[in-house]
Amino acid sequence: MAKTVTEKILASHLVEGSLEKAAEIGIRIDQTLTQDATGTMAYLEFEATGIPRVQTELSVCYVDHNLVQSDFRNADDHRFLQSVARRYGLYFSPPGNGISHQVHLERFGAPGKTLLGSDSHTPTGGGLGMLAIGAGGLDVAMAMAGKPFYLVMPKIFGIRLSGKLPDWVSARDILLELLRQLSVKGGVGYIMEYFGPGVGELSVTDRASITNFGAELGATTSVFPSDENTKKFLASQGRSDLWTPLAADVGATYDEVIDIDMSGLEPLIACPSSPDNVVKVTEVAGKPIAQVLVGSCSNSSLRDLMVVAKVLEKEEIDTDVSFEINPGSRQVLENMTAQGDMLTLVKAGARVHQAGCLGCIGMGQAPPTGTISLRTFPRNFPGRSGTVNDQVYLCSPEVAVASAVKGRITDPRDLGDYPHFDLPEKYLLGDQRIESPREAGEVVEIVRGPNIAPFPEFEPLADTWHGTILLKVGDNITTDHIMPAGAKILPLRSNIPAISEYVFNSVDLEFTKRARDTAAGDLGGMVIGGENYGQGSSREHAALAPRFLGVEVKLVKSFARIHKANLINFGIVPLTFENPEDYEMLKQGAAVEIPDMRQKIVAGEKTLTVLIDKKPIQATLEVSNRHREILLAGGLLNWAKTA
Ligand code: MIC
Ligand code: SF4
Repeated sequence: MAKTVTEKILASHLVEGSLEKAAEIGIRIDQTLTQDATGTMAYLEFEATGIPRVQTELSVCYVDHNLVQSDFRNADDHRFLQSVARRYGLYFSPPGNGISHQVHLERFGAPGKTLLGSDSHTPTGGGLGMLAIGAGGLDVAMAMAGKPFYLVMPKIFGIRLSGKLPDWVSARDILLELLRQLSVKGGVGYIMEYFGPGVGELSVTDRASITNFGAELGATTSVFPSDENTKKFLASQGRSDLWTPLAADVGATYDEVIDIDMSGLEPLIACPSSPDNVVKVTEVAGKPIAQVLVGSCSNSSLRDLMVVAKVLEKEEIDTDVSFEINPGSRQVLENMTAQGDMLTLVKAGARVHQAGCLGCIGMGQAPPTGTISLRTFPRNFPGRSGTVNDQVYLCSPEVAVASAVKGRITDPRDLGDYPHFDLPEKYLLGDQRIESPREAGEVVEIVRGPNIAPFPEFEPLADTWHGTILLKVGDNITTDHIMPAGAKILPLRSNIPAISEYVFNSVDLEFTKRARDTAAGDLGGMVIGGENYGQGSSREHAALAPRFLGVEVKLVKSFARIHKANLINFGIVPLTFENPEDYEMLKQGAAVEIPDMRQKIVAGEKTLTVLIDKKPIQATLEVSNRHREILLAGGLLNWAKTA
């Protein structure tokens, strides 16, 4: 039977189940990546498995998020991660070396491989023709321990690309167009697979921008074929030997298909405060701006920074704009410097930072009050920038630089001729700081600072569950709402008791106290939510910290994939409304009982009766048998000890 690229990679990695829609499958993971903000917890979890060395073909430990060292905590975590990498046989990419996804694309990714990363933008690797999936830290720890990664067999969404991008329109506009059409939940349950004559018009870094930003569709991942452009990219990185061709067979079928004629696209922009709030740049042109940031794992490749530099060879930055560059990797910095483009940026007045995530996760670079900030980042969720009531717009590097020059949102086509340029045939590799895995058997002591708290223990599931509705929230709640990030909270990622103080802080400052009081009264906590609950980041802290506060059940209209998996991993029961209208009548503070919950989960029942102030409603538990066992045990680590 004719197969898609997705089906080919899944078939060659399948270790459990069969490739039938909606069935749970287990796949072999060839490579893993972690970043520091999720990695500290992932390695504590890996340690708990007792496995002496990673079992993958290749695993990389990156430090890219928590770069601001305002006290000992982030610095301690960096040292912990370096020692963990040395002890367990991983590559280590230190602070300043770049964003995990960009560095992985340049130095490690390979067509046809599977990659599991503890970050939701891991699909960046799909630009190279690999199946790259984001997951919670515990799932990545299990993959490092050599266990399969389990997922529900997704449907495949084919995106047929045709035509050629016009001048001043770039890869980001393709995904903004898809977000405009499909919304932040349009990709839930799908892998997005790109095909068609337009694919050959896109370089690997353009493709990676698309598969990266595709995380915002809620998709499991996104993937491109591996072709001559892939070969060229790998050759430019000195890694030609890893190239293999990979394409969908003639006659392969997709569950859905969308056609995008790239020739018909124009510059687009996502308005505050959701990546799918997309309009044409011309519709918001003229609004004054205070800050422009070019960077993030979406758009900080050499091409993205070069286009900015080429524009600035002839133009100056408006004096009212703070124009900042966050290079994706040391490699990008090195090549920009060698080519002389860095000089252009510096002379033009750009604030050039070290390679890393920085303002994308609120690690500095907060915009001024009441002003517009334009960013080439993937997310503009409310308050993520660090400024309350922020107005963050997401756009391409072309729109960003044109706007920085004019001091207001600007259609880059107004700048006139497009500055065409070529990418190098051979990049300077910029990987001198990446540490290779140590030999097996070498004794390495793990350096643990006082910031690293032991992993909390959780009880198995109760027979009949008694609790209270602690909070009711609406649609599209992000993990940034549940477990905020930013320079103040991120250093607590390796300390669950400390970080749990901030759960739901941006929604309700009283949440933590209410949860603690409820738990002290021997009652469990329940959270009620709308559609696409838990979209965005893969941070398992958004499950782990609420669980630490006593949240044991969530009842929502629908879940985002990674968050649902994280809830199960930490023993929180993920229920959905059988009748979504029931959502309306639920109120914070109501008493909840789920009679014989344990028994019903053991019996494999899909429908549970939930008594809200003694009134019954029906809830659905859509999970595999393996998940049921994990929930009964009180989480994956408890389960793994008994399995
Ligand atoms: C993000 O972009 O939201 C993050 C920060 O990279 C997260 C991971 C995290 O919260 O540590 C993600 O995308 O998964
Ligand atoms: Fe880092 Fe931003 Fe990418 Fe997340 S989205 S990995 S914070 S650059």
